[in-house]
Amino acid sequence: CPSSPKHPSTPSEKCGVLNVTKITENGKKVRKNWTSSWTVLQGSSLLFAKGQGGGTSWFGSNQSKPEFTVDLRGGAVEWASKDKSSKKHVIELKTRQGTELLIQSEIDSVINDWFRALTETITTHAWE
Ligand code: I3S
Repeated sequence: CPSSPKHPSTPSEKCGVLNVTKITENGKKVRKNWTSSWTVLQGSSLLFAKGQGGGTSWFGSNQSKPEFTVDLRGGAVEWASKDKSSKKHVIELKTRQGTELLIQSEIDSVINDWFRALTETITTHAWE
């Protein structure tokens, strides 16, 4: 993964393209809007950018800022139940701030790696 301009010496732990939608924002249900997002895990933050991104520079060529960021501290991840989505390989991410996201990839190994990474991050930062 590329380093962010803010922390050039800190490479991000993980990045890639995932399908993402919010389902709840600040505790309120919102309409699903699946988008393909360049996703970066860095420290206890998960950052999303719209579009596929480039992969060579931070959030692609002309995006310097992520579309949105979630704080994983105090959050929870689990495999989404069938009633949350008809898609395969869906992770449900709940933040302490009351935002719920669904994260999906068609590729088994990809989503399994993200599940592991997110779980690890939440565990690592559990006492912050
Ligand atoms: O949970 P839902 O309402 O069945 O989610 C589907 C809808 O959001 C649908 O869009 P509309 O807003 O036009 O109904 C999406 O196209 C679907 O992808 C959503 O379901 P899945 O099962 O793909 O998460």
